[in-house]
Amino acid sequence: MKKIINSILILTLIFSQVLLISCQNNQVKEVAQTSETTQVEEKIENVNYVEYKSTKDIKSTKGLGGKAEKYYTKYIEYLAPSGKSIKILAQDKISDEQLLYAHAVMELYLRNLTQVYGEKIPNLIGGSGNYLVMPNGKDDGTNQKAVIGQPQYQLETANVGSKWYIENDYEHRDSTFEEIFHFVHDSGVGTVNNERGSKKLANMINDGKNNALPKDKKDWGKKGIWGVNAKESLEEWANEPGSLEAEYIICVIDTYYGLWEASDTTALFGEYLGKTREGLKTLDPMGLEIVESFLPKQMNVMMRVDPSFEGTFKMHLDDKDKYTFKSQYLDLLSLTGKNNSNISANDNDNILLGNSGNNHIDGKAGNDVVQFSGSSQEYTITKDGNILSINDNSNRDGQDILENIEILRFKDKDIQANDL
Ligand SMILES: [Ca+2]
Ligand SMILES: [Ca+2]
Ligand SMILES: [Ca+2]
Repeated sequence: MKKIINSILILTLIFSQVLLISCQNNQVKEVAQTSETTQVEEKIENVNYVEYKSTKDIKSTKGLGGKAEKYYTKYIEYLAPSGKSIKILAQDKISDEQLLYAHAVMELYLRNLTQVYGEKIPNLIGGSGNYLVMPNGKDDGTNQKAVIGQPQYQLETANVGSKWYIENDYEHRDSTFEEIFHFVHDSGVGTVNNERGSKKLANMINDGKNNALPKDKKDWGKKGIWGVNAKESLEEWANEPGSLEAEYIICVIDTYYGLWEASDTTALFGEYLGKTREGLKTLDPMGLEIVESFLPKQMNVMMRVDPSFEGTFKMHLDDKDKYTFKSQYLDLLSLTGKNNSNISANDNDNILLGNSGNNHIDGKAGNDVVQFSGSSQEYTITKDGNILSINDNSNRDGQDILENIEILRFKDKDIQANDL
């Protein structure tokens, strides 16, 4: 749509200019038309260029309803293939970055589930009118009024690059992957007791849960894939239909993306015995197979590094920096804010964005892209071996140094580093 609007604007410009000139001299009119037509072609946008989501103000959106307007200040939406909107509502203490992070995790689930198990899953959620809500505080009952959908609390949202993420702070254990999957599972995938978008996946998850749990109740917490801490929880979950399989699958997902590897305990504070992706192969191969049926090894959504981050953000495993147990599974990354921070990517094909500060971005092996804010002619590019210096003459992207980057992506076009 945007491209069409641009073209209309340009055509209108040509038209008014042509009109003006034609009043003066018919011959000049011909010349003006030719040169302006060339400009239209130059304005064509780069189809590979990624535009990012933004958060919206609830007050300026009509029709969200009483409680959404009463308790929440902003929201972001994921559009189901049907065109219906799946909304994430946030209270005032949720940062924009926390909200954008929740959106990225939602996108990771829904985009990949859609590819394997069909459009019915996101379409059902979009049509359900159910919200994912991000209340202030934590799950301690003090903010119960704001829980008007599946909650993902502020103090348990450790977005990428935030202090809690980098320090692996389990006081602020990141429950985003858990709660958002609960939301998707309940409203979209369905369970054996509540059929929704994919009976096949619901059954697979249920089979995985049964496989993880000893048949004899007295062995719960002693044998199988659940830890000794889990006995009480298992009994509680077993009383609520659909609950046990919901908690089971999120333990496997959390483990798969390295969320518990830096912890003193195994997953979910020792309740599930998984700790590393590698370990799942022997502990719970069935769970691993279920997760790998719809989630990619490397996250195929853009993750944003919190603007408070300083230093070099690593996307490859480094035992000295235990947050890399998680960040090694990121392939697409954007710095935000204005710190002079850096990215050390990994050997996959990465898409990377700097921020407004001066950044050193190393793509490492793989065919890597760095995307900029403007059009190619607005930058000064110099090359020294495989090091590129990119200076933004319009003061948006700063002065960045790129290493092992193969493609420079501008609004108007891609430039191959080899061609420079
Ligand atoms: Ca790479
Ligand atoms: Ca590279
Ligand atoms: Ca920059």
